[in-house]
Amino acid sequence: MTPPKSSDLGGRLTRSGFVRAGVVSAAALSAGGAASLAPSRARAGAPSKGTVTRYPLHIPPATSPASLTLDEAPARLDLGGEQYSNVLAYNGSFPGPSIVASRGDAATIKLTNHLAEETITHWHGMVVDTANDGGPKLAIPPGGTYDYAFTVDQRACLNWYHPHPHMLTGEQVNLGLAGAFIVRDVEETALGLPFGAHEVPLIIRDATLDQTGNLQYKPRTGGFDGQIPLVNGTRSPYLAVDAGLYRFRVLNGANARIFGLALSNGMPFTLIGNDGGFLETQTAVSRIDLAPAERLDLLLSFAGLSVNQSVMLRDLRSGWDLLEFKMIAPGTGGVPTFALPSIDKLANPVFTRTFSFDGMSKINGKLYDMNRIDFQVPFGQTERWRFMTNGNAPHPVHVHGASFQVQSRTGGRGTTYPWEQGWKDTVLLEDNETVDVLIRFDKFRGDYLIHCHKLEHEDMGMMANFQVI
Ligand SMILES: [Cu+2]
Repeated sequence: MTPPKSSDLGGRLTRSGFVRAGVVSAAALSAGGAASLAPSRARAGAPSKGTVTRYPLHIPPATSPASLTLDEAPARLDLGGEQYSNVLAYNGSFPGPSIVASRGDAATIKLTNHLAEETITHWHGMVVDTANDGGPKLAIPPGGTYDYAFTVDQRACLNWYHPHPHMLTGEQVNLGLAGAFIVRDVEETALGLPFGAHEVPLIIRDATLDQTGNLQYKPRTGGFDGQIPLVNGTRSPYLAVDAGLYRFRVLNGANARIFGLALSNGMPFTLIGNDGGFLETQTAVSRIDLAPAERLDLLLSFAGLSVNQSVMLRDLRSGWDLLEFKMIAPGTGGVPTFALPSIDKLANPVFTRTFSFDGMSKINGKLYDMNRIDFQVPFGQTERWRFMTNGNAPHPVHVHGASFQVQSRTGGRGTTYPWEQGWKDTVLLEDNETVDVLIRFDKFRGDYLIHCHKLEHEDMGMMANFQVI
């Protein structure tokens, strides 16, 4: 493997990066998923571009959060077809290792910064105290470390982790730093959902490669707009499937792009969960619009396809083919009905706060100031938070420290969607919309953040500190 040039990552590749690049092998990357199959050739979806060579979907390695060491460092990895790219990676993996924990587990994680700039890691969706939340105030310098110690104590769900340093989040996430954080619990176990090779994480994002094939971050004030899709860090991926039931754990890991997910044969997804875990009822939906940082828990059965028949996961917004499902072992089957757990409903808010996402960099007229607390929220109080905008949406609104329940959307699209039921931590706000949610902080007192999860807006200052008191 050719060592990367120091200029390949915007001049950021450090000496340690050269060393790490040398030890990252293609074999390490292709160890997961359907790696034993030769690349398939499949017809490209609309718009037709002839044939596309497809590569096995990479499945990141799984790890426990107990005594976990996470290194953020430059790496050189195969994105498919032995096309190597300089990326930033957690533990040399892009996406980072999937952290899998059960409710009640202790997470003890040492983060080490091998980047040439400050960083810190936030556990998106994990309800933890301020010292473990990974906000920008906790950023560590190059060579620094940060020790996290918290108890995983929330419903089964798909969360994720990514850097959160002030003004550098967009760049670091875009260059590869993100991974899944899966929480399990007894309610989930009782359902008997698909697992092992039939439970598949799908981290979907866009990317731009420079002329030498390296990830390139070109921010725009309207949000990063990549030229190709990547699923689990694989370009043009396919997944070999059989007739068994599949559970897909989907994350929109893009900086700014919204995906309009659908299947090429019109088959609906069976939606069973989102950001905060299971919904109360499973719903068949043929299209899902997923904003950055939102998650989905989907069931799919490919029974009925014959050998070598394919179904494509598509993005109806860009027209991209995201992932080909290719049948290798046909049979009969379907999607059974699961008795999903019930959800306690928040009700009777005693206070309403309004947040206007102004322009591309302000909330309620203010740019983010790391040292300013913008408001205080009484512990245990149920509140209505109203999200509005004066333009420049979409703004995917994300809150740290608690999940919320979406109540209504007026103006704009004028409705809420099945994937917005239950518990959420990120909700999409489009122009002319007002979105009301109910929220209650009843786990920890301390400092938390509300921000736009279009990472370019966040980095420009569309973020506020608040305090739970
Ligand atoms: Cu925004």
